[in-house]
Amino acid sequence: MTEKQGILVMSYGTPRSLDDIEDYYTDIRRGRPPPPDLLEELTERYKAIGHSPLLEITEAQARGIEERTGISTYVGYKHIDPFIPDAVATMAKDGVERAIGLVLAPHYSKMSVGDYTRRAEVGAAEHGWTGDLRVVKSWHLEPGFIALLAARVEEALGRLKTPRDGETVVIFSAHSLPERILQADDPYPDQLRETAEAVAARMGLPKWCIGWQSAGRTEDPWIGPDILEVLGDLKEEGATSVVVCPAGFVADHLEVLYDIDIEAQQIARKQGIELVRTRSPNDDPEFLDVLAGVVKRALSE
Ligand code: FEC
Repeated sequence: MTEKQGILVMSYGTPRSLDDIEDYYTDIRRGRPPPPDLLEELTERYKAIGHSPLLEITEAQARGIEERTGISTYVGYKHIDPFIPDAVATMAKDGVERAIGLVLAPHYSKMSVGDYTRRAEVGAAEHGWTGDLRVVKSWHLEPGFIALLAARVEEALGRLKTPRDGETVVIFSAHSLPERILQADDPYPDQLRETAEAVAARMGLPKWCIGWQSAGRTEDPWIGPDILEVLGDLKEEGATSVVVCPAGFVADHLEVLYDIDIEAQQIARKQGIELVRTRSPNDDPEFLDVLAGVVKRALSE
């Protein structure tokens, strides 16, 4: 008899309504409720974008993987219900014996993919699931992903109104993390650079750089340069247009729709720089093919 397989699809999660923001933020802060000013500021950001479509997109991505692999997917979120351990409990109930874990983020950090993995392992221990779980560590150089990003950058360059004179800079961005991860040789910054280099090489991009975005509001230093500072530096260097490619994210959500489309856009306008963002991969069929390919290869290893 063949073993029963499953795919544990892990993603960040978003509050389902404005009323859920406090619980969500408390979970992100590891159980410490946010002070009122931070809660209000976050609520204003959600109001500004109207709605974060992250949940619908994650579910569509999981469905797309399931359709392409013929294997049941189990969605578990980091910060909302169903949490990752809940998804593991469902796999246990369904009799899954072997599962591939896929985090919907391309780059590995101990604080991102490593933390998703730990949560899955805690879930397995809590629910007595003894199946085999292999979490894909990173897929930031997956050829189909690089091709997709290159096509999105090309398309975004085509949307610029400023004449293309070879001066447009492409900024590849990802979520910043506290600088302390660097002390433990975390591969996260190198992996973002590798993704950017691969896209730039494929397209023969003359000008590109890295910008870190969405750093947390904490005392400790976060990896930089922040994308907002990068925009200021580029202005001084004479740039008139930029394309932002948020390569660390695979869906439209707060960090893209607010931090890039509203916050970074405002700063760029003030500097007199035209900013165009690449379209997110979301549930586009070519991206679902990439994700399904990553899972199939992991199953065959
Ligand atoms: O649309 C939405 O509602 C959800 C958007 C969302 C995504 C996301 C992805 C990542 N985060 C990562 C790291 C951190 C660290 C902290 C942190 C805090 C927040 C807060 C909100 C938030 N994150 Fe997030 N993140 C999203 C939303 N994130 C809201 C709290 C307020 C704020 O700081 O803005 C700091 C707390 C901590 O120490 O844990 C660190 C990373 C990713 C990309 C990988 C992934 O998707 O998992 C890394 C989407």
